[in-house]
Amino acid sequence: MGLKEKYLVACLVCFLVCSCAVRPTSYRSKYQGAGHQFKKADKAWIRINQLGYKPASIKVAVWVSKSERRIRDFHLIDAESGKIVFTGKAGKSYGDYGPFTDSYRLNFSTFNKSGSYYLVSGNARSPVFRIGEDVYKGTADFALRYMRQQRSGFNPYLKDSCHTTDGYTMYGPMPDSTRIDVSGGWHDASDYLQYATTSANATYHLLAAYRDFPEVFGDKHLDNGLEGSNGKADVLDEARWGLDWLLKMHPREDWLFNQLADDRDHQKMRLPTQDSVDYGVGKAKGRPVYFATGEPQESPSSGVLITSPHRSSFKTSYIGS
Ligand SMILES: [Ca+2]
Repeated sequence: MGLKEKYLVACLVCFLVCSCAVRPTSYRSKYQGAGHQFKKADKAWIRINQLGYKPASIKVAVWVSKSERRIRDFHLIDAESGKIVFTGKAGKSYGDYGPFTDSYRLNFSTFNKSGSYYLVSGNARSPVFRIGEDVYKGTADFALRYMRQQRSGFNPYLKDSCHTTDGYTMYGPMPDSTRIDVSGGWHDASDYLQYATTSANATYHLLAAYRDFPEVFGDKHLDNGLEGSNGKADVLDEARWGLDWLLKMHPREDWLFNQLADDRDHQKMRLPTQDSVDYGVGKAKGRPVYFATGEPQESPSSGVLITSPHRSSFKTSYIGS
């Protein structure tokens, strides 16, 4: 799989996480003898906590189906031996949910032995998951992988630069199309638009997480997101990436830009390093950055408006500078 495919697949994981569907395979022969009927037309899934479950914690998975078929019980299977180690009642139906016609909660909390397992019910099989005391170990830093992947300006996942020509101003106190440096930050919502509001929220949570749980974060990445140690927790490297961009979007006490790029972004799938959308100034020559005027915008964008910017909050929270 090439780098492009890896990148796109990684982005799609955001939408697919916790909804993996695996067709019955190795356990199939074991269950045919137990009276289970498999129908190719059935569309059912078992959603689990993909991080796993601690032995003494509540353990619930969710069975959902797009068919009308119901289930009565479920089985917990040891992933190594293929043997059933626990059988539970599916209990009452929770009915339709989202796109699904039926749903059940599969509670296997009373099973507390560490190991690797998967769940089976009807025609659905869950991904393999772990039960263990350390299932949450490393989770905090794992989440940062996605943030690094979303970086604009320099993208450490692709080890290449992108959107370095951002941007030209719209609706600001300066003439439209004035060039200012707002390259950086994170791409937003699986497209390449960027917002001060959502970025500020993400940055706040990174800083708050480090403030409250500094001991859970490691140092395996540099300021630019590439692998290496720089003596600073990676969560602070990521927060700094967000803060640097927020300050660019807030260049003066009374100036605040909120949105970078607009819905013209929504074209075919492409790597950010190969983004050639023409926003009216030439392909890949820069993207519009919208000033927060407090007035409705009339561009193709859908930005959120902010009317009372206060830069002081950024100054006091700039950790690691
Ligand atoms: Ca670091």
